[in-house]
Amino acid sequence: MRHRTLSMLFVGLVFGVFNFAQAATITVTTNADSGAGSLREAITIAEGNGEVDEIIFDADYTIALSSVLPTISTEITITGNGWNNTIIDGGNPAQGTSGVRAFYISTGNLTLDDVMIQNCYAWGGSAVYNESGTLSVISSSLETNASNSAVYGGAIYSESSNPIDLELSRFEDNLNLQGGPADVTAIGNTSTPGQHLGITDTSFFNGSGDSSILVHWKEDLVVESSTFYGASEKALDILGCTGTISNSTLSENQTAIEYDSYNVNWGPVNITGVTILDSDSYGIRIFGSSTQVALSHTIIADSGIANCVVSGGTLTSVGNNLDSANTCSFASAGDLINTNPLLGPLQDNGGPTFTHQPLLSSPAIDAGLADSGLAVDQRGISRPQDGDGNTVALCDIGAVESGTLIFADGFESGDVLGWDAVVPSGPQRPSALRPRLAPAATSRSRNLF
Ligand SMILES: [Ca+2]
Ligand SMILES: [Ca+2]
Ligand SMILES: [Ca+2]
Repeated sequence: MRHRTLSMLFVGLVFGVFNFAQAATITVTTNADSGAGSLREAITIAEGNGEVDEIIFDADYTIALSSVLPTISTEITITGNGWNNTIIDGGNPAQGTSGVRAFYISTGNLTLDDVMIQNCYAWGGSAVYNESGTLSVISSSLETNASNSAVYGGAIYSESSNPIDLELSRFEDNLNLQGGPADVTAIGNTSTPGQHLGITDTSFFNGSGDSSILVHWKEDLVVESSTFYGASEKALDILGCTGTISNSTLSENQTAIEYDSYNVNWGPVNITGVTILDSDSYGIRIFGSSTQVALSHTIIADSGIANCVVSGGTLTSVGNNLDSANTCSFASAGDLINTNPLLGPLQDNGGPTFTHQPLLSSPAIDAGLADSGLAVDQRGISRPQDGDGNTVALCDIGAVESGTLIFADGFESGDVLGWDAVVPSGPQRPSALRPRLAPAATSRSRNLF
């Protein structure tokens, strides 16, 4: 339970008996931008008390910022009351060039939990700029933020290999006015091993810019159980890193995944149990002489130009992949080519993110191995399940594992999602999908002069 009492810090200061062995809880008691009880004051107190702090809110507030909040250089968790209830607003709802950045991390560790950060503006990192600390975003939404740099964009910008973890969160309608990254830019370096960008149970909707996510010289990209929809250009733009992408859905992006190794052998980016559907241009496009991508149990279907393009490097099928055409050179055991995956629409099929559920007659059902290396699907449903009613449980290809088919005559749909007992109790779910911005209406045409 969260404590909503007077802050321990306040009591400690008044009575001079503050126990520095304990973490402090500081309560925001007003929506005012500054002054007593404000979030701004709470951060100032937290920065100066030598404690690990949690900042909480005694009620639901929308806080309109007039300037960036105090720089974070210590360890602070800001725990709101849910992204619809604790809103930090940067003052730029029209996504022009007014408004402010919300957070700047110098060397500290910031956790944002159950908050909304919206309408912020900066050249890069409009919601959060991480110079040399760590950032965790949990159960939070970053919406309608605008950045204004072709290189250092993103609602979140992190430089110098600083670790970022995004979990159970939502990025929606963020925009880069200069056509750079819209949602997250993570720039690493080769001398800081082990740092990473982790993305789990998180949704990215309608990122407008050169990419939704740009990860550049990061050693460790981990994407799992996440959904990317409606990126005006690339959903995932990977420039020189290793990584894994699993149990995730990339739907109706201009291009789903682009990877350029810059001719450096980083080892493979492993893609397992992923559904890539309806890309306007390309599903997966790779460049660079040493680029390696290894695919397993993955659907790539219905791209406007080509499902796969290899302009350098190697795209390797480990097996049990599905190509709706035949541009991915899938020829390993269990691969399906020129095969329609027969998927339902992108929607809430249980779990914290939207997915494409295979239709009853989908060839993706039970077309994988008994052990794909994934114990659950994107929603948290266990793998494998016997989806075709032949008593043999095999993994499905793609991000969703269809439920056990009990009646092979089709009386029962094979879809266990209506059974409450097997639907994970997820956090707040993404809002209904909004109409996607047409490419012509993206950042390229929205620069302000
Ligand atoms: Ca502190
Ligand atoms: Ca199955
Ligand atoms: Ca079966």
